[in-house]
Amino acid sequence: MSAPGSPFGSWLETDPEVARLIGEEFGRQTTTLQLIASENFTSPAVLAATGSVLTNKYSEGYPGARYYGGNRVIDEVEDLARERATSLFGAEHANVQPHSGASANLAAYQALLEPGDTVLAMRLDQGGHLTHGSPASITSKIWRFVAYGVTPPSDDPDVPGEVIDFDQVRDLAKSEQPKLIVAGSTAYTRTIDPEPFRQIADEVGARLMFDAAHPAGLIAGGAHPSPVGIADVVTFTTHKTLRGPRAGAILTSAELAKKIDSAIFPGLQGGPLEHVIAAKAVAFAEAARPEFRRYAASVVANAKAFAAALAAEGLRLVSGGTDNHMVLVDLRSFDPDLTGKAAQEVLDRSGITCNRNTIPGDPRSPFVTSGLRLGTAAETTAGMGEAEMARIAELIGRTLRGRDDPEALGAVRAEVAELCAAFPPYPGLVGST
Ligand code: DSN
Repeated sequence: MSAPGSPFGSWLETDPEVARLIGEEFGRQTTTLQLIASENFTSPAVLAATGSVLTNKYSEGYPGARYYGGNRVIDEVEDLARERATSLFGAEHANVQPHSGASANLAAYQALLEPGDTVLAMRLDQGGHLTHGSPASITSKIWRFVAYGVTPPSDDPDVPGEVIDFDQVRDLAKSEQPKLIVAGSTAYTRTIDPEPFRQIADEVGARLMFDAAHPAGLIAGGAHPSPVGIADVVTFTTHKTLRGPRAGAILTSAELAKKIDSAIFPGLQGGPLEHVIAAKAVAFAEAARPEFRRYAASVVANAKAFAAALAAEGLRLVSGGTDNHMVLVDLRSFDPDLTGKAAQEVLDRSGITCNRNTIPGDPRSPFVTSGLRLGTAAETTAGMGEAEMARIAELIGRTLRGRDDPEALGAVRAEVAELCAAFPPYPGLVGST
């Protein structure tokens, strides 16, 4: 038995249970639509690096300054990843060791703040991340978070609604005197311009951190403005629009390099995951190629086409549309009784994978919600274009309308399988159909 989904799958013959599970997940990923905005399909080269013998090596420290012997090759791997990251983003310094975006954010706070300091970040129910001061996150226990939000919805086509309220950001910055302002979100569909944040940070003498977890690939691919050189620190994940392994990274100035490095190790983490760092190096090189620029532009064009088609199905879009890789749908316009949770569950039955999400002013809890977040990064990698996005929107409309009709759901499921078969994300991989 081989394990589809891994270039070294046949080696798992010794563990048929795990091989079976990897095979099942490979089947799920390739026969259903992957519309979770924070997911993507990495290249086989990224998978191979992640599954390599580099996982065996302990390398606490940094290149040239390790606490263990035998790191000659590992130093080259990590140096390569750092060089590729700084070159890709035009940054003075990169730390490629964060295990995740959450670790990257914690390290940035640790480098820039003292316990108890005030941080101004986006409201969690309007798109802020858990590490932007959620009461459930350690961040809110160490630092004092104050939240800004978005403007109210607008009926006037000339006045954009549900966009970052920079008047509020400035007012709060003046009244709360934060030591750090955080730009960035997990569920904001518009371009986040780093310039106004920088201006406000300068007005109050705050540092600026840009959490680019979601748009990192769009920034690398030239589809979104870069915060590098504007924000003091840029944190990001490598697995969303950037299409690398599941992990994080930090970009900063030469001035802050040592503080950031010390905050990651020994401040927060022990031994780095050098197999994942090698996979990040692969992804950074892939993102520097001209075809990645075309990919980033297609992700945005697909999201715009998707947004227009979803609106045609009667679904209201938060902020009226999108500039990036995701759309946020307000289900109340479609059916006031349809929750995000119920919609996510019925879409799962149709083979359409997405996640429920709070929307600005959501009257429901984060576990139930009134919204859905849908992204185009993964299926664009699989080769889908604007025509497929329009078709998926129609399948979503049919699923939501036919949610109590098993026959209607079965028909959608069959069409989803057909669509996925026409766009295999891993055509050359073991076990791929
Ligand atoms: N960043 C979250 C997401 O966007 O899905 C996960 O932490």
